[in-house]
Amino acid sequence: MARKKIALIGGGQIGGIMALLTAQKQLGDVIMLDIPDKEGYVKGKMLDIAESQSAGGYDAKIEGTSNYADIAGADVVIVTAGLPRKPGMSRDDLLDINVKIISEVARNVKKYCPGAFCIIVTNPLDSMVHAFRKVTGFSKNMVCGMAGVLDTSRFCSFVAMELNVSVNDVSALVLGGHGPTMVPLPRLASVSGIPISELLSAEKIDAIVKRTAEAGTEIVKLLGNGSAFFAPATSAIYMAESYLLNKKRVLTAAAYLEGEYDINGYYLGVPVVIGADGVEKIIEVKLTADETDKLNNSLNAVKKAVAEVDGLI
Ligand code: TXD
Repeated sequence: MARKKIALIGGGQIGGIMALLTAQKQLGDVIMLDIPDKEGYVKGKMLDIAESQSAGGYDAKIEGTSNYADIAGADVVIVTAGLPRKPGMSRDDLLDINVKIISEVARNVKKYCPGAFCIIVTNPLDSMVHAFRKVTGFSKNMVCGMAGVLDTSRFCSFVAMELNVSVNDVSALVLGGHGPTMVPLPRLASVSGIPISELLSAEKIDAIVKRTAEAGTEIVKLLGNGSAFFAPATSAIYMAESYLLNKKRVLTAAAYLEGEYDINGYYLGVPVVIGADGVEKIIEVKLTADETDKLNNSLNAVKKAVAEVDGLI
Protein backbone atom coordinates (compact mmCIF):
# COMPACT_ATOMS: atom_id res chain seq x y z
CA MET A 1 0.00 0.00 0.00
CA ALA A 2 1.37 3.42 -0.97
CA ARG A 3 2.42 5.65 1.89
CA LYS A 4 0.19 8.58 2.73
CA LYS A 5 1.28 12.04 1.57
CA ILE A 6 1.50 14.99 3.95
CA ALA A 7 1.90 18.48 2.44
CA LEU A 8 3.34 21.16 4.71
CA ILE A 9 2.61 24.60 3.27
CA GLY A 10 5.12 26.91 4.92
CA GLY A 11 8.61 25.64 5.63
CA GLY A 12 9.59 27.79 8.58
CA GLN A 13 10.00 27.07 12.26
CA ILE A 14 6.82 25.05 12.75
CA GLY A 15 7.01 23.45 9.29
CA GLY A 16 10.47 22.03 9.91
CA ILE A 17 9.57 20.45 13.23
CA MET A 18 6.36 19.00 11.72
CA ALA A 19 8.37 17.43 8.90
CA LEU A 20 10.72 15.71 11.34
CA LEU A 21 7.87 14.53 13.57
CA THR A 22 5.96 13.17 10.54
CA ALA A 23 9.04 11.21 9.47
CA GLN A 24 9.81 9.93 12.97
CA LYS A 25 6.20 8.76 13.44
CA GLN A 26 6.27 7.24 9.90
CA LEU A 27 2.94 8.90 9.08
CA GLY A 28 3.82 9.10 5.37
CA ASP A 29 5.84 10.97 2.76
CA VAL A 30 6.43 14.69 3.29
CA ILE A 31 6.34 17.47 0.69
CA MET A 32 7.16 20.90 2.12
CA LEU A 33 6.27 23.97 0.07
CA ASP A 34 7.43 27.54 0.49
CA ILE A 35 7.78 30.63 -1.72
CA PRO A 36 10.24 30.52 -4.67
CA ASP A 37 12.76 32.68 -2.75
CA LYS A 38 12.84 29.96 -0.07
CA GLU A 39 12.93 26.94 -2.40
CA GLY A 40 16.62 26.25 -1.70
CA TYR A 41 15.98 26.66 2.01
CA VAL A 42 13.17 24.10 2.11
CA LYS A 43 14.98 21.71 -0.23
CA GLY A 44 17.99 21.88 2.08
CA LYS A 45 15.87 21.41 5.21
CA MET A 46 14.08 18.38 3.73
CA LEU A 47 17.30 16.86 2.40
CA ASP A 48 18.73 17.17 5.92
CA ILE A 49 15.72 15.29 7.38
CA ALA A 50 15.96 12.70 4.57
CA GLU A 51 19.61 12.16 5.56
CA SER A 52 18.55 11.62 9.19
CA GLN A 53 16.55 8.52 8.28
CA SER A 54 19.36 6.02 8.49
CA ALA A 55 20.32 7.08 12.01
CA GLY A 56 16.69 7.72 12.94
CA GLY A 57 15.37 4.35 11.77
CA TYR A 58 12.45 5.59 9.68
CA ASP A 59 11.61 5.54 5.94
CA ALA A 60 9.82 8.21 3.94
CA LYS A 61 10.17 10.39 0.88
CA ILE A 62 10.99 13.84 2.25
CA GLU A 63 11.09 16.67 -0.31
CA GLY A 64 10.94 20.45 -0.55
CA THR A 65 9.49 22.54 -3.36
CA SER A 66 7.99 25.87 -4.36
CA ASN A 67 5.88 24.27 -7.10
CA TYR A 68 2.32 23.55 -6.05
CA ALA A 69 2.03 20.73 -8.62
CA ASP A 70 4.31 18.75 -6.29
CA ILE A 71 1.69 18.65 -3.52
CA ALA A 72 -0.87 17.03 -5.82
CA GLY A 73 -2.91 14.30 -4.18
CA ALA A 74 -1.79 15.02 -0.60
CA ASP A 75 -3.93 13.27 2.01
CA VAL A 76 -3.23 15.89 4.67
CA VAL A 77 -2.36 19.56 4.22
CA ILE A 78 -1.01 21.55 7.18
CA VAL A 79 -0.73 25.29 6.62
CA THR A 80 1.74 27.47 8.51
CA ALA A 81 2.40 29.85 5.61
CA GLY A 82 2.38 33.41 6.92
CA LEU A 83 4.19 35.76 9.22
CA PRO A 84 4.60 35.06 12.92
CA ARG A 85 4.31 37.71 15.63
CA LYS A 86 7.11 40.00 16.75
CA PRO A 87 7.24 41.23 20.37
CA GLY A 88 4.45 43.72 21.03
CA MET A 89 2.24 42.39 18.21
CA SER A 90 -1.14 40.78 18.72
CA ARG A 91 -2.16 37.81 16.60
CA ASP A 92 -4.78 40.04 14.93
CA ASP A 93 -1.98 42.40 13.79
CA LEU A 94 -1.05 39.63 11.34
CA LEU A 95 -4.49 39.51 9.73
CA ASP A 96 -4.06 41.79 6.72
CA ILE A 97 -0.88 40.16 5.45
CA ASN A 98 -1.69 36.57 6.38
CA VAL A 99 -5.18 36.53 4.86
CA LYS A 100 -3.63 37.27 1.46
CA ILE A 101 -1.19 34.39 1.93
CA ILE A 102 -3.90 32.00 3.13
CA SER A 103 -6.11 32.90 0.15
CA GLU A 104 -3.28 32.09 -2.27
CA VAL A 105 -2.56 28.82 -0.46
CA ALA A 106 -6.27 27.91 -0.42
CA ARG A 107 -6.64 28.43 -4.18
CA ASN A 108 -3.74 26.07 -4.82
CA VAL A 109 -4.84 23.44 -2.31
CA LYS A 110 -8.30 23.48 -3.92
CA LYS A 111 -6.65 22.87 -7.29
CA TYR A 112 -4.16 20.18 -6.29
CA CYS A 113 -5.50 18.45 -3.14
CA PRO A 114 -9.31 18.60 -3.26
CA GLY A 115 -9.69 15.57 -1.00
CA ALA A 116 -7.19 16.55 1.69
CA PHE A 117 -7.83 16.93 5.41
CA CYS A 118 -6.65 20.47 6.06
CA ILE A 119 -5.25 21.73 9.35
CA ILE A 120 -4.69 25.48 9.45
CA VAL A 121 -2.10 26.83 11.90
CA THR A 122 -1.43 30.36 10.62
CA ASN A 123 -2.50 33.23 12.89
CA PRO A 124 -4.89 34.85 13.60
CA LEU A 125 -6.03 31.26 13.70
CA ASP A 126 -9.81 31.29 13.87
CA SER A 127 -10.27 33.85 11.07
CA MET A 128 -7.58 32.22 8.90
CA VAL A 129 -9.44 28.88 9.07
CA HIS A 130 -12.58 30.76 8.03
CA ALA A 131 -10.72 32.34 5.12
CA PHE A 132 -9.25 29.01 4.00
CA ARG A 133 -12.65 27.27 3.96
CA LYS A 134 -14.31 30.26 2.28
CA VAL A 135 -11.78 30.16 -0.59
CA THR A 136 -11.61 26.37 -0.97
CA GLY A 137 -15.31 25.64 -0.39
CA PHE A 138 -14.23 22.34 1.20
CA SER A 139 -16.70 20.52 3.45
CA LYS A 140 -16.58 21.62 7.07
CA ASN A 141 -15.34 18.27 8.37
CA MET A 142 -12.20 18.51 6.21
CA VAL A 143 -11.04 21.96 7.36
CA CYS A 144 -10.11 22.74 10.94
CA GLY A 145 -7.70 24.86 12.92
CA MET A 146 -4.93 23.90 15.33
CA ALA A 147 -4.94 25.95 18.53
CA GLY A 148 -6.92 24.15 21.21
CA VAL A 149 -4.52 21.20 21.33
CA LEU A 150 -1.66 23.67 21.92
CA ASP A 151 -3.57 25.75 24.48
CA THR A 152 -4.73 22.62 26.31
CA SER A 153 -1.19 21.22 26.24
CA ARG A 154 0.08 24.45 27.78
CA PHE A 155 -2.63 24.36 30.50
CA CYS A 156 -1.82 20.72 31.32
CA SER A 157 1.90 21.48 31.40
CA PHE A 158 1.41 24.29 33.92
CA VAL A 159 -0.77 22.03 36.14
CA ALA A 160 1.83 19.24 35.97
CA MET A 161 4.68 21.65 36.78
CA GLU A 162 2.78 23.03 39.79
CA LEU A 163 1.89 19.57 41.16
CA ASN A 164 5.13 17.87 40.13
CA VAL A 165 3.18 15.04 38.46
CA SER A 166 3.32 13.47 34.99
CA VAL A 167 1.74 15.78 32.43
CA ASN A 168 0.29 12.65 30.85
CA ASP A 169 -2.01 12.18 33.84
CA VAL A 170 -3.44 15.67 33.42
CA SER A 171 -6.60 16.09 31.35
CA ALA A 172 -8.19 19.42 30.42
CA LEU A 173 -10.14 21.37 27.82
CA VAL A 174 -9.49 24.88 26.49
CA LEU A 175 -12.28 26.26 24.29
CA GLY A 176 -12.81 29.45 22.32
CA GLY A 177 -10.66 31.56 20.04
CA HIS A 178 -6.87 31.32 19.97
CA GLY A 179 -6.08 34.51 21.81
CA PRO A 180 -6.40 36.30 25.15
CA THR A 181 -10.15 35.49 25.26
CA MET A 182 -9.60 31.70 25.12
CA VAL A 183 -11.62 29.72 27.66
CA PRO A 184 -9.76 27.15 29.78
CA LEU A 185 -12.27 25.04 31.75
CA PRO A 186 -10.61 24.30 35.14
CA ARG A 187 -13.92 22.86 36.36
CA LEU A 188 -13.38 19.91 33.98
CA ALA A 189 -9.62 19.55 34.47
CA SER A 190 -8.33 16.56 36.41
CA VAL A 191 -5.26 14.55 37.36
CA SER A 192 -6.12 10.88 36.84
CA GLY A 193 -9.76 11.78 37.36
CA ILE A 194 -9.13 13.82 40.50
CA PRO A 195 -10.54 17.34 39.96
CA ILE A 196 -7.72 19.89 40.09
CA SER A 197 -9.86 21.92 42.51
CA GLU A 198 -9.03 19.18 45.08
CA LEU A 199 -5.30 19.55 44.40
CA LEU A 200 -4.72 23.27 43.79
CA SER A 201 -5.96 26.44 45.46
CA ALA A 202 -8.38 28.70 43.58
CA GLU A 203 -5.58 31.31 43.35
CA LYS A 204 -3.16 28.83 41.77
CA ILE A 205 -5.80 27.65 39.29
CA ASP A 206 -6.58 31.24 38.35
CA ALA A 207 -2.89 31.95 37.82
CA ILE A 208 -2.63 28.90 35.52
CA VAL A 209 -5.70 30.02 33.55
CA LYS A 210 -4.15 33.46 33.09
CA ARG A 211 -0.73 32.07 32.14
CA THR A 212 -2.34 29.75 29.56
CA ALA A 213 -4.13 32.65 27.87
CA GLU A 214 -0.84 34.58 27.65
CA ALA A 215 1.49 31.62 27.06
CA GLY A 216 2.08 32.45 23.39
CA THR A 217 2.97 36.05 24.20
CA GLU A 218 5.28 34.85 27.02
CA ILE A 219 7.30 32.84 24.48
CA VAL A 220 7.28 35.63 21.85
CA LYS A 221 8.77 37.97 24.47
CA LEU A 222 11.40 35.42 25.57
CA LEU A 223 12.43 34.50 22.01
CA GLY A 224 12.55 38.13 20.85
CA ASN A 225 12.18 36.97 17.25
CA GLY A 226 9.29 34.74 16.14
CA SER A 227 6.84 32.69 18.16
CA ALA A 228 6.51 29.23 19.66
CA PHE A 229 7.13 26.32 17.31
CA PHE A 230 7.91 23.05 19.11
CA ALA A 231 4.54 22.75 20.90
CA PRO A 232 2.52 24.10 17.94
CA ALA A 233 4.22 21.62 15.58
CA THR A 234 3.66 18.71 17.97
CA SER A 235 0.01 19.74 18.37
CA ALA A 236 -0.65 19.89 14.62
CA ILE A 237 0.92 16.45 14.06
CA TYR A 238 -1.17 15.07 16.96
CA MET A 239 -4.26 16.10 14.96
CA ALA A 240 -2.90 14.81 11.64
CA GLU A 241 -2.04 11.46 13.24
CA SER A 242 -5.59 11.11 14.61
CA TYR A 243 -6.89 11.58 11.06
CA LEU A 244 -4.34 9.34 9.29
CA LEU A 245 -4.60 6.48 11.81
CA ASN A 246 -8.33 6.96 12.45
CA LYS A 247 -7.57 7.30 16.16
CA LYS A 248 -10.75 9.25 16.95
CA ARG A 249 -8.92 11.38 19.56
CA VAL A 250 -11.13 13.74 21.51
CA LEU A 251 -9.41 17.11 21.36
CA THR A 252 -10.13 20.82 21.02
CA ALA A 253 -9.91 22.19 17.50
CA ALA A 254 -11.25 25.22 15.65
CA ALA A 255 -14.31 23.60 14.05
CA TYR A 256 -17.17 25.06 12.02
CA LEU A 257 -20.25 25.46 14.22
CA GLU A 258 -23.77 25.29 12.80
CA GLY A 259 -25.90 25.60 15.90
CA GLU A 260 -23.66 23.83 18.39
CA TYR A 261 -23.10 25.95 21.52
CA ASP A 262 -25.85 28.18 20.05
CA ILE A 263 -23.25 29.45 17.58
CA ASN A 264 -23.89 29.50 13.85
CA GLY A 265 -21.50 30.05 10.95
CA TYR A 266 -18.17 30.52 12.74
CA TYR A 267 -15.02 28.51 13.44
CA LEU A 268 -14.29 28.33 17.17
CA GLY A 269 -12.29 26.05 19.45
CA VAL A 270 -14.52 23.26 20.73
CA PRO A 271 -14.08 19.58 21.66
CA VAL A 272 -14.25 17.37 18.57
CA VAL A 273 -13.53 13.79 17.50
CA ILE A 274 -10.94 13.53 14.69
CA GLY A 275 -10.83 10.29 12.70
CA ALA A 276 -10.69 9.08 9.09
CA ASP A 277 -13.62 11.35 8.15
CA GLY A 278 -11.88 14.41 9.53
CA VAL A 279 -13.83 16.34 12.16
CA GLU A 280 -16.30 13.52 12.73
CA LYS A 281 -18.21 14.96 15.65
CA ILE A 282 -18.54 18.16 17.65
CA ILE A 283 -19.03 17.44 21.36
CA GLU A 284 -21.29 19.90 23.17
CA VAL A 285 -20.04 19.91 26.73
CA LYS A 286 -22.51 21.41 29.23
CA LEU A 287 -21.20 24.81 30.31
CA THR A 288 -22.05 26.93 33.33
CA ALA A 289 -23.53 30.39 32.74
CA ASP A 290 -20.13 31.96 33.43
CA GLU A 291 -18.36 29.61 31.02
CA THR A 292 -20.99 30.32 28.35
CA ASP A 293 -20.46 34.06 28.81
CA LYS A 294 -16.70 33.59 28.41
CA LEU A 295 -17.19 31.49 25.25
CA ASN A 296 -19.47 34.13 23.74
CA ASN A 297 -16.95 36.82 24.66
CA SER A 298 -14.32 34.85 22.79
CA LEU A 299 -16.68 34.41 19.85
CA ASN A 300 -17.16 38.18 19.68
CA ALA A 301 -13.41 38.63 19.30
CA VAL A 302 -13.40 36.06 16.48
CA LYS A 303 -16.41 37.71 14.81
CA LYS A 304 -14.49 41.00 14.56
CA ALA A 305 -11.55 39.30 12.82
CA VAL A 306 -13.87 37.33 10.52
CA ALA A 307 -15.69 40.52 9.51
CA GLU A 308 -12.32 42.06 8.63
CA VAL A 309 -11.37 38.95 6.61
CA ASP A 310 -14.71 38.99 4.78
CA GLY A 311 -14.01 42.59 3.80
CA LEU A 312 -10.72 41.51 2.25
CA ILE A 313 -11.64 38.31 0.37
O1 TXD B 1 -1.52 27.73 17.78
C1 TXD B 1 -1.36 28.33 16.71
N1 TXD B 1 -2.21 28.18 15.70
C2 TXD B 1 -0.16 29.26 16.56
C3 TXD B 1 0.12 29.58 15.10
C4 TXD B 1 1.03 28.84 17.29
C5 TXD B 1 2.25 29.35 16.94
C6 TXD B 1 2.51 30.06 15.66
N2 TXD B 1 1.31 30.41 14.97
C7 TXD B 1 1.42 30.95 13.59
O2 TXD B 1 1.91 29.99 12.66
C8 TXD B 1 2.36 32.11 13.45
O3 TXD B 1 1.79 33.29 14.00
C9 TXD B 1 2.50 32.18 11.94
O4 TXD B 1 1.39 32.82 11.40
C10 TXD B 1 2.47 30.69 11.55
C11 TXD B 1 3.81 30.12 11.22
O5 TXD B 1 4.67 30.29 12.28
P1 TXD B 1 6.25 29.95 12.10
O6 TXD B 1 6.92 30.21 13.39
O7 TXD B 1 6.41 28.63 11.42
O8 TXD B 1 6.66 31.12 11.08
P2 TXD B 1 7.93 31.13 10.07
O9 TXD B 1 9.08 30.40 10.68
O10 TXD B 1 8.08 32.56 9.65
O11 TXD B 1 7.41 30.25 8.83
C12 TXD B 1 6.41 30.73 7.99
C13 TXD B 1 6.79 30.29 6.59
C14 TXD B 1 8.07 30.99 6.07
O12 TXD B 1 9.03 30.02 5.70
C15 TXD B 1 7.58 31.80 4.88
O13 TXD B 1 8.51 31.88 3.82
C16 TXD B 1 6.37 30.98 4.48
O14 TXD B 1 5.75 30.65 5.69
N3 TXD B 1 5.46 31.70 3.60
C17 TXD B 1 4.80 31.10 2.59
N4 TXD B 1 4.79 29.82 2.20
C18 TXD B 1 4.02 29.54 1.12
N5 TXD B 1 3.29 30.48 0.45
C19 TXD B 1 3.31 31.77 0.83
N6 TXD B 1 2.60 32.71 0.15
C20 TXD B 1 4.09 32.14 1.96
N7 TXD B 1 4.33 33.32 2.60
C21 TXD B 1 5.16 33.02 3.60
